[in-house]
Amino acid sequence: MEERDFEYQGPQVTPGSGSVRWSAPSNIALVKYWGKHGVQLPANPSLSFTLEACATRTELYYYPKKQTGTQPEVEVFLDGLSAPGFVPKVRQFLERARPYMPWLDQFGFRLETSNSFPHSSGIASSASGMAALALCLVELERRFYPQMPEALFRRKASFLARLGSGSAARSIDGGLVLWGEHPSINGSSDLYAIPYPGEVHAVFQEYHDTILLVDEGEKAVSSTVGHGLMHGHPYAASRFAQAGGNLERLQDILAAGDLDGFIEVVESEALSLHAMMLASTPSYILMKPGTLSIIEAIRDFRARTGNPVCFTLDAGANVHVLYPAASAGEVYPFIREVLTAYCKDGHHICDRVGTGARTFGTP
Ligand code: 2P0
Repeated sequence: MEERDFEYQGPQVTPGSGSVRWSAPSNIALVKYWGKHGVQLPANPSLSFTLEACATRTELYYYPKKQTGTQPEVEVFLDGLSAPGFVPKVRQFLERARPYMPWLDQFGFRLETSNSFPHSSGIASSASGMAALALCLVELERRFYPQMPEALFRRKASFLARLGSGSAARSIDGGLVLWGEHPSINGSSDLYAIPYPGEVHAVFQEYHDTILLVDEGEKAVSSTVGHGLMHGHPYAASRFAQAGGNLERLQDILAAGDLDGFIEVVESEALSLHAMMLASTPSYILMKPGTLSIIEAIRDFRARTGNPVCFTLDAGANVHVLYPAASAGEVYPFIREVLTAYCKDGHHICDRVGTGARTFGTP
């Protein structure tokens, strides 16, 4: 699909009032998105596991706009409390969505949102938050245009989510999700994410992700600054090529259920992401001593026991511990007894690969 396929195709809209609800999950990248151009067009393709427990629930109340003009009319409430700090980001998102949803100009909005994970946990809420909001908007659009094909519904939600935050494009569908064009994968696109279309061995369909909260503070590098560091970065070209190569390698690994190959690629991606920040100007060290201790302990446990457990990292100090569901009986006690000692107050979140965004009932 091309950009113009996301323009509004339905009849003229008469504004009314009501609400729509969607819950969208967080996701963890296996092949990392780090570097972009335009409005969240990725410098390389990325592949992620959709999570299940970490999610954002949003109820979007809409009403006929009270003010005139094109400025979006928005209020945001987080966990029932007014959160004016989020308004500029939501407003910018609505402005970016407007060319594809011209009816937005006729409405005012109140967003009531909550995260299943603690706000201060350092887990990115922009992916799940922007995905939930994008889904609410496409759901509202479906009320005006009920004939919208289901495939367009999901693609448009991913396309819009991307305009809010790149990684949010990957928080609509479940399982393994691919965002960004890759010559060997039909249907891949920089504009939106798709369910990974390749063969996936059963072992990767039930994977666990235990998230170790090493540092629960604000991120030291915002994603905007982080992606910006790749402009003029001495290793940018080779990093983008490496990501494409790793995605290519992962295709065979995922089909074969090759756990050793998976571990090698996933850990290399995590460390390469941090290597970019270590080697940028200015430079950033986002790992904490606890992050490195956890990485060493995971590698030591893997060597001693043969359990196929590995780590990945986001742009922060927290560690995502990945392992097949079948290994949980041995791996989780190790996490609880050894690794959580490096977490603040032992905090961790037990998550797993999930099925994607969904609507929900009474909040
Ligand atoms: C990812 N991250 O692939 C990478 C790996 C963090 C580390 O995408 O500027 O919040 O909103 O497009 O998506 C975090 O950046 O950045 C991110 P924007 P985003 O998940």
